[in-house]
This record gives sequence, structure tokens and C-alpha cells, in this order.
Amino acid sequence: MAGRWKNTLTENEVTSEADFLNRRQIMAGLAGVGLAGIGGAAQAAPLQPNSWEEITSYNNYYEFGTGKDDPSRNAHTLTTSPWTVKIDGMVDKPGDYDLDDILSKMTIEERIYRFRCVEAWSMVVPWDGFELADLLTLAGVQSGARYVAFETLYRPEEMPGQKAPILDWPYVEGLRLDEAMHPLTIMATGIYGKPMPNQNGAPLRLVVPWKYGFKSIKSVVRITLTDRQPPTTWNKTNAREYGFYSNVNPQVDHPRWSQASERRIGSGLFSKRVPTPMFNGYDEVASLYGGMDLKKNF
Ligand SMILES: Nc1nc2c(c(=O)[nH]1)N[C@H]1C(S)=C(S)[C@@H](COP(=O)(O)O)O[C@H]1N2
Ligand SMILES: [Mo]
Repeated sequence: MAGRWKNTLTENEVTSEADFLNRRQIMAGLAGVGLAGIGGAAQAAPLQPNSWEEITSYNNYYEFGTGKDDPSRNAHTLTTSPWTVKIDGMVDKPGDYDLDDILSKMTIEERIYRFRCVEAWSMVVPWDGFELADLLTLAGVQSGARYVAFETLYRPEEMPGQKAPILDWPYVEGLRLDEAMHPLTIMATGIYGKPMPNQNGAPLRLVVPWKYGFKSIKSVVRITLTDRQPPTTWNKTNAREYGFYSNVNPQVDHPRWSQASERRIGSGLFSKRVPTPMFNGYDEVASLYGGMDLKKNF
């Protein structure tokens, strides 16, 4: 796939932000294409990742509170090891998979992705992770499966937000199987070559860069293959405002605000607004939605 690139370092290698940025420039030069090759619109300008500080202190993780700084203050209480992922439903090898076993079979890559929240702010995040397709293939997807459902850990003792009925816990999400199998879709295990911070969804979270951020469910403990479109948390909360697909689309406004532009976090004191591209710039996914009315299927 054009623009994909493999990480030449191991995830255990501790990389400072400065080293990371430096290495990016070197690799971009060597590759001759630049890392902006990931995703269409990014080809115009190289992606400048947000800082570690920005990515790990401005979060949405309602299990730890609804404020942007709640997760970074509260999520340290979460025990992330050992960690088990149940893979069930329409798979050949259902079971409780130990995360370390999964990781021993997966190839960790760095993926620098734009990340666009439905609230109209955005960041660029250098994730480490593996393709979800590789995990699904490991479990053996059966022919009748059409959707993938995801579930976040439910552990109110460690996730204080779950003691309040803010959302219908546990947080659940879903993708169509072809979306889940797309090479851009990853299960992320880290950021900047470091283990995933709890506030960002440790130890394992979904990242679907062409969809609004709430699709990228954190701290995943269950993955279910199914033939029916699964319920999703924000759709259950407000179906008029949050659809199942939730592809980034500047032409479909949220009922309460425009989606035509976004505020880039960290772009100075007055975070600058930039236009939001269709599919968040990842044009290569357009073929997944051929013939679909994306205003109806928002
Ligand atoms: N379990 C769970 N997953 C979640 C959320 C959440 O509250 N709980 N918030 C979502 C939203 S709205 C966004 S924008 C992203 C934020 O990810 P980040 O904090 O790593 O930027 O996580 C998504 N995944
Ligand atoms: Mo979000």
C-alpha cells in the first residue's frame, strides 16, 4: 500500500521527542517520499506530530472524567498488566488472548496519523501499533462475519467515571468488517515509541484515522465478530448527533456545530483553525463507501 512504512526501531527503544523528530527527517530524506505519504491530503505538507505533552494531557476518556485534563490526572489508577482480550463470535479460534501473546505475533509499526475529534479539534499523533487485520486473521474470521464489535474494560473500582451514569458502560464501538480489515486501521500500543499512557487508552486501543475520534475506543478487552451492526456508545447516547459510520466529513455538520474546519491543538496560543478534509485526508478509504449516501450514513 502506498505510503506505508515500517518502523526500523523496536518499540522498546526509548526515543526522546527531539530524537524522534530528527529521525523522522532522516527517514523522510532516505525514503525520498516523506512520511506525509500516509494519507492523501497530507501529501501537501509533512505531518508535524503534536508534542508528548499535548497528546497526553488533552484527552477524552470519560471513564476517568469528562474534563480534558481529568484522564491525565486520574488514569494512573488503571492496572494494565496482565491484560486479556477476549476474541469471540464468528471466529475459528475464539478465546481469551493474553496481550503479551498477541504482541509476540504482531509487527509493531509507527504510524503518524491525523486525529480528528468530533468536537472539531485535532492533533497529529505518532502511534505505535499493529494492523487490526493481522489480529483478526490470527483469530480466523468466519465467512458470515460482517462487523467487528469492540468493548472497553468495565472496572469501576479503577475507572471512577463508570460509577456515574454519564454513558452506558462499558464503552462499546464497532466497524464494518472491511473497515476493520483496512490497512490504515490499527490497534495502538504506544506513542512516540513509549508504552501507551493510561490516559490514551493503555494498553491497547483502536485507531481509525479517517473517522471521528470517538470511534477509536480505548483499553479494549473484547473483540467480537458478528453478522449484525453492533451498538455503539455515542450512537446509543444520541443517535441524531452520532452515527455508526462517523467518517470525518466536512460536508455533514454536527447538529450543534460546523465540521468544515478544526482547531489544531498546540498551534500556538490561539490554536489555528484549518479546513477539515474529507475522510480526514485519508482518501484511500473512499472506495469502501462507493454508492453510499454519506449524509444519510453519517
Ligand atoms: N473507552 C473510551 N474510549 C474512548 C473515549 C472514551 O471516553 N472512552 N473517548 C473517545 C474520544 S471522544 C476521543 S476524541 C478519543 C481521544 O483519544 P486521545 O485521548 O488519545 O486523544 O478517544 C475515544 N475513545
Ligand atoms: Mo472525541
